[in-house]
Amino acid sequence: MAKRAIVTGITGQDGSYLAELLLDKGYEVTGVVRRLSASNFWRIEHLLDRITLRPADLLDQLSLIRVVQDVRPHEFYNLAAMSFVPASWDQPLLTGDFNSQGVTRVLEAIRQVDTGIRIYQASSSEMYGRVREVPQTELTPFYPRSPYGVSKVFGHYITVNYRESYGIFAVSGILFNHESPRRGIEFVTRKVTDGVARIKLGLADSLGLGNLEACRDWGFAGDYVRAMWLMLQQDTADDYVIATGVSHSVRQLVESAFSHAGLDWQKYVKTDPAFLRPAEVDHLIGDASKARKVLGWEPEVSFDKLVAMMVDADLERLSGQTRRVGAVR
Ligand code: NAP
Ligand code: G4F
Repeated sequence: MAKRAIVTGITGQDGSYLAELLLDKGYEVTGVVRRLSASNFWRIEHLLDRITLRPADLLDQLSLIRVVQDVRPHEFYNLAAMSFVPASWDQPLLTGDFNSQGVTRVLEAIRQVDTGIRIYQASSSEMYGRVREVPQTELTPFYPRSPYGVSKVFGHYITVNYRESYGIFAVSGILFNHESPRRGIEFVTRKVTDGVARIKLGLADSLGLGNLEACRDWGFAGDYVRAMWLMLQQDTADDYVIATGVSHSVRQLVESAFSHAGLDWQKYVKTDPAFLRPAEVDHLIGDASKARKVLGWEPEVSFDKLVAMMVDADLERLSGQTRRVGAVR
């Protein structure tokens, strides 16, 4: 009998890679989508004939209970969230409702329907914020620096609490930044690779960025969803840091992306205070020793390969657009 999995956030970057991985492993995959006036299925278009989509919303308890009751999954991956850090200062209450109480609603749905369902919660290295130690491990204290980070700390601890209170197989993956050609366009990696492609193709002449000195531990999303699945296959539920252990600054990201396209970044990048944050997370670098040892997980894509993959994908996507514009002219 095929295993059944529910994935919230299936229309997002991670949801699309995780759905591919689960289908490859023979799962029946149900994706939870919230109602929108127009669909945004560009990341899962190629999977639509192999997955089932069900409407539900992290804000609506009954819709979550209904989908869990109907599907009776073996595994539940809670990836849905308001995930863009700057937006969390604009909408702190909604961020908390999605990312904190939304997790409680998912856990409650599982508790009420079947405590045997295994659940993965998407926690974040943003919880470390103003870091208390370098590198960060599962034991490093949290010091979040944004409403997003604060909301994820709640999501993390309520997951631990449902594990300890009700014996639910609930795990929290503390994932460091992970990227891909499917990354949302407002996140810095994709903003840079999209900007490089536009400049290279003559569609733009500059790129405005915020803090170039911030450092992140960037990995490839395809590697990170493998870790999510591995966490739910263990004998006991536990929490894991997932990271490459290598950190780069935004400036190094910019240098790498522009040089991959044969461009000198200093001619095009302008710093713009509009992209600075009220409180910054200066330097993240994770220690994934526990995941390597217990899960046997290893990242396969290096930083340089990741940047090259993303620049190439944006060049290909936008050069198609140029040709179309050219044809109209
Ligand atoms: P993403 O691309 O922004 O996707 C977020 C997903 O959540 C989308 O499918 C979105 O649906 C859905 N969603 C948002 N609000 C919802 C609601 N109220 N009800 C139902 N669905 C809702 O994010 P991602 O990069 O794939 O990240 C996946 C998860 O990992 C998130 O929880 C994020 O916070 C966490 N995380 C990400 C990283 C990273 O570096 N990517 C690192 C650590 C943790 P729509 O398409 O309708 O907007
Ligand atoms: O790409 P970012 O917006 O990602 P951030 O804030 O690290 O958050 C991402 O990773 C978290 C894991 O640690 C996830 F939980 C979260 O959901 C999200 O996926 O910004 C990275 C860095 C920041 O320090 C920011 O100040 O890049 C800096 N930056 C500099 N200029 C910029 C820009 N970020 C953005 N988005 N846009 C800029 O123009």
